[in-house]
Amino acid sequence: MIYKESAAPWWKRGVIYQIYPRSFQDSDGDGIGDLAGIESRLDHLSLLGVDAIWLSPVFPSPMADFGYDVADYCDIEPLFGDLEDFDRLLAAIHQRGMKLLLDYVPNHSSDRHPWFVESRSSRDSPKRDWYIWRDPAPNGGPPNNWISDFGGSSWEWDEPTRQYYLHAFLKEQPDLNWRNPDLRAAMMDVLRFWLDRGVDGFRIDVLWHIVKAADLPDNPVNPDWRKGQTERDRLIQLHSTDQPEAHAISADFRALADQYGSGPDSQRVLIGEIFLPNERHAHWYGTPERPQVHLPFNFQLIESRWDPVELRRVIAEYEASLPAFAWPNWVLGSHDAPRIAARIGEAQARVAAMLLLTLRGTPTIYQGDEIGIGQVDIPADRIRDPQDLRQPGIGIGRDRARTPMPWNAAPFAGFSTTEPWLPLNPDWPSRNVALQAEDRGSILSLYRDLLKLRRSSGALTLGAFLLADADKDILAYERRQDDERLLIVLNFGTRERVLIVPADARIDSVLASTLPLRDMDGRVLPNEGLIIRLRDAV
Ligand code: TEU
Repeated sequence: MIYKESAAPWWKRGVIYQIYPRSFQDSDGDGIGDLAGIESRLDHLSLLGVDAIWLSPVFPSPMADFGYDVADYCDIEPLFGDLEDFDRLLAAIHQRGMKLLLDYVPNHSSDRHPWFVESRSSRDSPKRDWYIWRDPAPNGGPPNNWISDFGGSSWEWDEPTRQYYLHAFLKEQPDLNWRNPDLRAAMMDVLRFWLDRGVDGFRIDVLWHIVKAADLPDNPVNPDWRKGQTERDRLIQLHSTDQPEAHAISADFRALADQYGSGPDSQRVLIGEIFLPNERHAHWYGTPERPQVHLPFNFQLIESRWDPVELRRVIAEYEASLPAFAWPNWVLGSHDAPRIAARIGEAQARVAAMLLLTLRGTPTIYQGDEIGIGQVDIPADRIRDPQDLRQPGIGIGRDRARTPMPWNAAPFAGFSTTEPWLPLNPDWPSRNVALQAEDRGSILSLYRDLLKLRRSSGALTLGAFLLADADKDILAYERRQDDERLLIVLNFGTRERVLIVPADARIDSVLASTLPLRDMDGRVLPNEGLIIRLRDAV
């Protein structure tokens, strides 16, 4: 179906905000966030101006991987509340005109999921084949050389039934067997369960992992692996990820989602978590006849060097790799990656915010980045991330991006009435939502202003994207729709530069700056990003 641009679907126009539920707001004083806490903080998201919330997993879980080990796909973890709390939260989000996306974790369940308990109970169990069980190799060792993403073999020996089971992540996260039709049907029912309840879509965890090559061959050795890299990177995940059969399943997910809404405001959206080079990444859009996910997450702002020439190349190559019908997207932070402000400092984190919110495509904001949370050093005795605990000392800890939201100057930053499960950012007394909301110069005010501008501008939400030149300090591009023409100029450097306006245009007005807004004087200040309205030169 072709929509007029004004009727583009919400997920193209909108901005997504990721909530990490353990760390957003605690309502019952156990130091861990929960659903009622999220509901009590929805004002923050309305005032920020986001369109959709994606919740990291809130399902019953032993929390070996903090919710990415699901023990029941169709219920709510008691730490977070119950289904009634969920329905109330969903209604409150909808009442504010926002959408809610859940995190669907199809590659693996928890080892406490009743399906796995049954599967491991005997080789003859009707659910044996819902997971991936194999005999040992002839030498008695694991069936192949695959390495878990969290280090060590991907295989765990089960003495009672004398076979190994596969786990791409922790041994507490056995991989589901998507080649089994009953498992597949059961997992499709999970999607129906939440769609029937009214959720607006899903972020799909490690979608490119869900099917493995049928005969499970060894993965090739990565010749470029160096000490200090993760164990996972010793091998190239050729046979354990990105299999053709997974694309067919992804198309089935989409066909189901499409049954639930076709209008621009009722479409249910699917976002795939996929780490792959552009060309393979683009396949996850599917084709116009048989589409797959709406948005395969694009993590290149997280993975690229913070350098304008490099980013220009990354943006151009990503745009060029997209199929004609595909809609781009950009992600700046997540619960898995180091904080953007820790990486590049607050002055550049402001420039990054302007980049994220002015590129072509749907942006995803990670909770806490809107107040510029930076480096949080986690003392050794408070590290909780299993990936960090299993491979210490190589700087891959994820706790530093998962620290609680600091809301105000109350004890524990208003997050909880007790010591939170992870430490707060040490500067919380001066870096919190309440203080920044009052401060016109704060990064929070910048985020609010940029989101408001984006919402009011056809060029920024849906317009064409034209890259201008980049040099060692400056990245510049235009967004255009009809006669609206915006120039975005981002100074990555600490030198003042002369503003260069395209030869066929003149400056109409300055709409935003990452620094205090001033009249245009032909300069781009150090660390400044600008959005400028252009007029065609006559
Ligand atoms: O992450 C998948 C993934 O690719 C991670 O292994 C990522 O590379 C790593 O965390 C970066 O440090 C997803 C979830 O986002 C993550 O939180 C889960 O732990 C993982 O899947 C398993 O479900």
